[in-house]
Amino acid sequence: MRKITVKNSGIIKLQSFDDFPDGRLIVAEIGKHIPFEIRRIYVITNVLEGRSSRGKHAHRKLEQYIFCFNGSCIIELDDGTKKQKMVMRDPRYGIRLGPMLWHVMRRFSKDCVLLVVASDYYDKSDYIRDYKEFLKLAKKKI
Ligand code: T46
Repeated sequence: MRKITVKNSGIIKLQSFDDFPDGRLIVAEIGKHIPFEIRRIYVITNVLEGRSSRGKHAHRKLEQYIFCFNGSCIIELDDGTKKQKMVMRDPRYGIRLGPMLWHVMRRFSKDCVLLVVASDYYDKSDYIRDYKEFLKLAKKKI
């Protein structure tokens, strides 16, 4: 996976054990791979192939890591100044979705399964869903 250069993001690589022909085991440990206590886990699946997009928001405070455990998709990251597009298809790599990072997932394969670990419970008020508002707030934080 390429290096991430937008702010409030980054990549972690999980530990994997490949035992041919018995498959692969991937492990994430809190404190070692995931740098926060996980309060919530959710999965995104069954996205209509190629056409749908998800995300289209930033979070005010939430920390998350997103993994693609099956299939593939594109994730677009935008810190308000810089934008970067990444292909997600390797389950060993997690992308940090830190605060104030606009993110959009597109071009899902039919079999795409995303798993997200989050630092806090679901809170509607933590979302910034208006791109203009996001840009205004992101500029203030520079
Ligand atoms: C994110 C990206 C990567 C809940 O009730 N609880 C939850 O924990 C979540 C995540 C969602 N919901 C409800 C809220 C909506 O009615 O599920 C519905 C779909 O959520 P949303 O449109 O926000 O889904 P995405 O895929 O656009 O965004 C999700 C996360 O919400 C978001 O935090 O960073 O995945």
